[in-house]
Amino acid sequence: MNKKIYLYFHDDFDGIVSCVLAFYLLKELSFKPIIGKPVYSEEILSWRKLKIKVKKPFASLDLPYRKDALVYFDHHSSNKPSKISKITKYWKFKQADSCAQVIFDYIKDKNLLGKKSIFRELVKKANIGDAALFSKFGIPPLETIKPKRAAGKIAVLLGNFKYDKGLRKKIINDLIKELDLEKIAKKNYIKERYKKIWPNIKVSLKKFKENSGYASQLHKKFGLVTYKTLSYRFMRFAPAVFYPKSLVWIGLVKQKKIYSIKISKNPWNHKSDILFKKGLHIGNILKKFGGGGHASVGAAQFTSYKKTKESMKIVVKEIEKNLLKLKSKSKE
Ligand SMILES: [Mn+2]
Repeated sequence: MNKKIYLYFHDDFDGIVSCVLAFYLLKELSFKPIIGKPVYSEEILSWRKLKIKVKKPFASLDLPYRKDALVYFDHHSSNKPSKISKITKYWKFKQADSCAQVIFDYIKDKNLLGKKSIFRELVKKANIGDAALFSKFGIPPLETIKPKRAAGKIAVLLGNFKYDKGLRKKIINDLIKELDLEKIAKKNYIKERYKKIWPNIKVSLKKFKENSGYASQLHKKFGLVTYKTLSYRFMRFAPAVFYPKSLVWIGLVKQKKIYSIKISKNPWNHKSDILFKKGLHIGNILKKFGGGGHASVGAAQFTSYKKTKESMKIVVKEIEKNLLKLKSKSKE
């Protein structure tokens, strides 16, 4: 009889696709894969510290490395393991657009599973979602909020039913059977849930519009949009829906009991790229506030609203200063 192995995966779309690919891979390696549990973003630290109980042996997918994992795949550059233990027999870490891509490459490298092309579409969708390659693939901003296509529908549903373990297991099991997102998006359990969140999406979009904008003529000139998301759902790409010409977004966001300042470039407007080439670094600006991130996207977290509001003012000033500097540089 084949040995059981439990799959633990990041709760997002990439985590789910990774689970599907790992299932096929481990079956090929003569295991009996069993879908374990999703690990939520807030649990990542506990996961890393081995504080989340797991059934063994297990596979760790799209999550930081644990030395007790038999199987391990990940792609987040900030999670790169310094050492791999002897317990971990099957693994690959690589900076890639998605963890699904890393598993797919492993399958290819080891020349396992004949019909690899059956995974190609799923992996592509995981890459688009995880690395925000929407603009590159001609996907409009609204598709990330009010999706018409199957992959978008499933991704939005995962974001809205964040702690629904059953939904994740169902999607994974269906994908293992069909490998076809279109077919799964048409199933009743997806359609019914989608109907439930639909009114909330409409309200959130309306509220976002009311609580966002160019704060001054200077901001308009810079393409700097500020917004506040306190009592409704955070939609990462909503600024691109209402302000397609914007370059940089600064938001004050409340999720659960945590406040954060989120800054991002507009990935649909390539005029924003020049700012970062010239040296604008959002992650570095947010370091002063205990946050961080990449050049073009970052965040800082706070526990009090007052502190967040005060910091937001300073951050906006800081970004203004940076943008003014870059403007004067380009005139030289
Ligand atoms: Mn991922």
